[in-house]
Amino acid sequence: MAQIHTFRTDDAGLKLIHEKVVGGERLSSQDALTLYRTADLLALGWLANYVRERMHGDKAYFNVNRHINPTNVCVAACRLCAFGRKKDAPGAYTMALEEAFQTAASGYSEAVTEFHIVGGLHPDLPFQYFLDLVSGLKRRFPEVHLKAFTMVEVAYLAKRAKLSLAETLAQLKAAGVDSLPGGGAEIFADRVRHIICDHKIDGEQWLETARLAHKLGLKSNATMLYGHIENDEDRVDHLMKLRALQDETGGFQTFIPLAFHPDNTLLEHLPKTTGMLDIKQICVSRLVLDNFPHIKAYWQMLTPKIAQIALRFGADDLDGTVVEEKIYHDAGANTPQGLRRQELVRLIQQAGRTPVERDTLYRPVVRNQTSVTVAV
Ligand code: V47
Repeated sequence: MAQIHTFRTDDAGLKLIHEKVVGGERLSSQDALTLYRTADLLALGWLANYVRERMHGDKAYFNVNRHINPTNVCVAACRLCAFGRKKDAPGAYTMALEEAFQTAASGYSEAVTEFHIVGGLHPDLPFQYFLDLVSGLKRRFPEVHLKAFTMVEVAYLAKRAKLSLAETLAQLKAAGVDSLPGGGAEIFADRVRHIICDHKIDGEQWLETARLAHKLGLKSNATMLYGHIENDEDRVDHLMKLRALQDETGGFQTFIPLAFHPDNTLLEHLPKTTGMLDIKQICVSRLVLDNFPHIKAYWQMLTPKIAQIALRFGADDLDGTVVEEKIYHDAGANTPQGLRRQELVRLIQQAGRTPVERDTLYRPVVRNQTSVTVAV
């Protein structure tokens, strides 16, 4: 893909990184810090876009998906979260299985290709509930990919069922889980994790759960929550750990930087992320995670406007229609609950990219009036 503009910067650090990027050389932790600390967003964007176009040309991916959050009851009381509730607290809910199946079928007329299923760490729901949820969804919607349960949920289910992580993952897979979403990674550094999500598994356990999932043949995503109390070094550490695990397993598909939304959380006093940080984070992710096929600009998190611009700053994916979103809306997001397929297409086209509807495994989806076909 020809670059329209020549690379220009007065930042000496970026000039050296430019040589590495064009030469296909891996960036170091020090390079990553330089990228975070530059104010030259256009030069940073040039570099990220160069890599993005080298990998994907003009393609920009999206999918038609639906989120399902079976429960918001959670034993953890993470400071970062506005979604979780104690069992008897106002607003706490847990879906009966039949309710979850009805939710899956509701709210969207176009055939979804993915259910994204995540929820709280419920102290009483047995492992069997989750196995029945997954197998019941699979029976009712055999064509739909089930991207279900974060590493944090898997580790909690294993603990409650007194099973090893590997056995828990194997049973979830046998019940119908096709891949895992990237949530719960937050920031791996203990210092930060103790403050924002003290009750969750630590970073090493998150990585180990992902490692085991990948070994079982389950693909997953990875996330990083930024824009709270972490510093540049913490972010670089997080990215480097993900890159190292990806070298080992190749099981990650997509990296999704998640902008922190402080409203209604115990970190409400913190300011919201700025547009500059949001775009910079997409750029740095694309440049540092050279072994991740995809970088997602999750429109729910970033707003459709920033996510669209991110498609020219390193991102190649917008996520999907979503339909119903609770985690960020509880934390004050004022994005729409869902976007229709045609709106995602329009955002991508107006960014000068070519929309490609994909399934969860990034296979192109072909639609006609009545059915969808996934090219394999
Ligand atoms: O793990 C929670 C984050 C994550 C807040 O894999 C918050 O395709 C901001 O992981 N402000 C869940 N973020 C969402 C997630 C995700 C989303 C879209 C696609 C995929 C994928 C994964 O949301 C949590 C946590 O990191 N989160 N509370 C908050 N107040």
